[in-house]
Amino acid sequence: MPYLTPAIRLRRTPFSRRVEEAGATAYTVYNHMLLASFFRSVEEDYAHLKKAVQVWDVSCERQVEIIGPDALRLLQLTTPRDLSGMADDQCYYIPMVDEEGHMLNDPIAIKLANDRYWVSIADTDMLYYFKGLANGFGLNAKAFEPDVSPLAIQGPKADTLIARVFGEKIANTKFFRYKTIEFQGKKMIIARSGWSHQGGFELYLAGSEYGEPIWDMLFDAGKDLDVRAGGPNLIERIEAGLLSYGNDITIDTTPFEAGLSKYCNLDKATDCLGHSALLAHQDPNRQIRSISIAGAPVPAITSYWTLKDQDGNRAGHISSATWSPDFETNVAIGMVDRAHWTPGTDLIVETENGEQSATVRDRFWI
Ligand code: THG
Repeated sequence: MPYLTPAIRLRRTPFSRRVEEAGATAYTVYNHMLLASFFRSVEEDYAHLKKAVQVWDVSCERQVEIIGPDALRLLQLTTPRDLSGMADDQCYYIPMVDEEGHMLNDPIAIKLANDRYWVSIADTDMLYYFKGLANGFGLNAKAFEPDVSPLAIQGPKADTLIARVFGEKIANTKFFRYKTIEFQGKKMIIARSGWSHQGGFELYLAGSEYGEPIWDMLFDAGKDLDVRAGGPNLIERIEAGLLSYGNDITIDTTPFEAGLSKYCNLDKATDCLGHSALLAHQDPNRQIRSISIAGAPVPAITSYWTLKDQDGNRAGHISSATWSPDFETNVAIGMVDRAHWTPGTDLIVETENGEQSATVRDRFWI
């Protein structure tokens, strides 16, 4: 494999030195920042994630801070999810759309105060969009990128590790809620969330200088739990049906095509700029589906694989796929046309290695 050329433009994180020392093998780039994708191998990291606990440097999930009297108005312009009932300690997964009802991002919004939110973004430059909206609408709100870097603690033993380091009270945080801790006099928040289905937390590191001390504290406390460095795992996230913006969803996708209708409160007149466009998108002609692909392990996917029916008619495409050691089949995420999306439908997928049989499923694996 060729190297990834270092540069300032390709941002390092507060944990990058520790990630390197832990033996990161491969990186990807996300929000112009390094993200380690695996350490030992994707398969070995996957098996370990499902039975132990991992610490993930997900600093690349950058925060856009929105602050000011119009902060909520600014945020609500971008999403059909009704934010008015958000509790003071709550996180919301929100589809973010443009005026055409097309997906711009699928972040987590975190309410810090009535006039202060973080938007924990997927891989698109939402800061510029928020600045544009705030200025264009003359809103009394500012958007900027704070020095905040999420560190995920994921896996079945995440609760044990968090309880040891931060106490039972923090470990008892409910799903998509957060609590505040103090580390060396600095307040930080820890939410029960994370991009895996193994359970766990995300600590929003406030202040890069605290990165290595916090990392070391977690690794010291978790030795007997076999704590390891990890990262969002391709196999586990497909088994769980966690969508990846840029892969499974793009600006050509509506939230309804993405299967995110439960996060669209169209019955409520929110100020979402895409509201009326979304009303017309509610009955999509294609939608994301769980797909299994029979046969040999598929190659890495770097452009959509076409799905066809038995007569050779186009039926959609695959956007994510990999071999699952636990389910002993290829697991995949696809965008399937209405005529073919019924669970149990047998299709054909064209990979770089030739044609393989695919079947539409009614749910993801885990
Ligand atoms: N954590 C934080 N920021 C993030 C991500 C994260 N930013 C980028 C990316 N991930 C955003 N995308 C997602 C996608 C799915 C989820 C979270 C962020 C997720 N979904 C739950 C599920 O599908 O089961 C449902 C959440 C809900 O019901 O509200 O967790 O991971 N900080």
